[in-house]
Amino acid sequence: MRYPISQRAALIVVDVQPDFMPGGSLACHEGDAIVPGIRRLLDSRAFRHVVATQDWHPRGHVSFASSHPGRAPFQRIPLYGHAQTLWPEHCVQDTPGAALHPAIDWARLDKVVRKGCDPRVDSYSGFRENFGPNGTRPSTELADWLRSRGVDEVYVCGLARDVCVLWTAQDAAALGFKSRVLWDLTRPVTPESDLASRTKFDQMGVDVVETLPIAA
Ligand code: VGL
Ligand code: ZN
Repeated sequence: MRYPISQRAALIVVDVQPDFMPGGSLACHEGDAIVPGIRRLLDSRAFRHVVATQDWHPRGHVSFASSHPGRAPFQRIPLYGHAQTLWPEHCVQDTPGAALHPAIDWARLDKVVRKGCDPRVDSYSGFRENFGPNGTRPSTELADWLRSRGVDEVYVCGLARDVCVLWTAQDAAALGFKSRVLWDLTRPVTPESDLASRTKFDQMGVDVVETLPIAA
């Protein structure tokens, strides 16, 4: 990454929420390590456009293992013709674990995209829902919002590197944005599959880059 960042670039901060921090109900490995760097990046105003996604599930959400009797977290089940990983209950609407992380000054945001709000459908990407009863429904809201501001490049950071960051960066690339992931400002929920996600970023045309320290 290089400064100054293009005015046509947006930073997308994915799911930096207490439930994904160590001690949270769906903790990412070293999830808290990215918080100071993201805070500095926002405070520096290096990006003209900043968007956050917020995982925001109703109670009893279909992605929770507890919604499927006899199932345990991290098992996979077929759902609407695709594999769905079952998760511990996390980011339940209006609970503290679902808030945007309190250590970051979110007043710097231009937009928050809440996702996973439909009780029947999961949503990993900030651009669309996962597969539901009617297939995948590209909610074009975020892409349109970005394009209407002249944005054609995105930098994605946040959690989890192997799930929501991956899907968001891949969709950005598929939708025609120049897509980059700020590797050092992401952490995985399942470190064992993390090497595979590196390959997936490459295959989907997502550049993997490191954040540069911000000049004082
Ligand atoms: C996420 C699993 C379930 C994420 C969200 O933010 O990566 N992972 N819900
Ligand atoms: Zn979720």
